[in-house]
Amino acid sequence: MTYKGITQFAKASLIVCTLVLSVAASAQNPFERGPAPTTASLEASRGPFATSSFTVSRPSGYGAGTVYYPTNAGGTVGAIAIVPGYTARQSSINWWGPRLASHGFVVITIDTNSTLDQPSSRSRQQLAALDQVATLARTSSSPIYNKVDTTRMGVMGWSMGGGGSLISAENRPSLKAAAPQAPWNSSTNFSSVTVPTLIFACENDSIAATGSHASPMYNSMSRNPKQYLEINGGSHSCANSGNSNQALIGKKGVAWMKRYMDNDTRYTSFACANPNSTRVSDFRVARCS
Ligand code: 856
Repeated sequence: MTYKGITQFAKASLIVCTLVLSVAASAQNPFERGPAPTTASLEASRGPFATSSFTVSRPSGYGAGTVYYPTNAGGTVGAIAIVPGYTARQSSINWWGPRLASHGFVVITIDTNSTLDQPSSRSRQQLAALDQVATLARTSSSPIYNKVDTTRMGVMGWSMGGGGSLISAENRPSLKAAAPQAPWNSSTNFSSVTVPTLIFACENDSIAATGSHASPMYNSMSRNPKQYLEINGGSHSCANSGNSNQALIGKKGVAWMKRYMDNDTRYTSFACANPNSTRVSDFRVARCS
């Protein structure tokens, strides 16, 4: 072979190797959906996918449900059930529905049987909602027929719904991720939780004071990837619909779910890094990578 022939062969080999490696890299994660994230794409109120929603006609084991889903994500996606707090309804947490769905998740927001239900009951209703999403995903007349990977599910919730989400993570370790907001529960010991958990806390919460709820709950966990993100000056509803922190909270919540429900490492830095924002009064993280 001539010198030119050798260099051309080397170049061709390099191109083939690069192709093989990039194909191998994309085939490596079958759960990946959508383009690589940027700060702007995660802080926007919507992700890359179009969404639709429907009301669950016969809620089984909980009060009411709304399912939000991506219409053009392709294949199946993970599912997340989101529960409101004491005396509250879906309207307090439903901003997450289209937000998460537009990044490639099926989301069910629920009303509980009674608005006065306690965290343990909220947890049972949350898991019942996930089970019904799995049933709907196997029902040919459902809009989410064949759209859910029922092995990848997650939980979110506010206040007593956040406490309920931690109870769900404790009782159903097959869950892939949890993200309670301003969690409230009579026990703060969640030491058995192995599910990756992001706790959103509100600095000036007078209902679920961080010092007797979110902070000791976070500190009790020692086995899971975990994060504590406290909103500077925030009230009990600091992570709810209509507040000024949604760009930051939405970015972190979506990134946490992408990283741990989809195993999508394109989101690792967004999920794990300290946002170094004046909006954040306390940030803690462990085993996040
Ligand atoms: C909106 C949780 C003793 O506990 C309480 O007073 C209390 C009050 C409210 C909540 C909650 O879930 O707030 C969400 O009502 C605990």
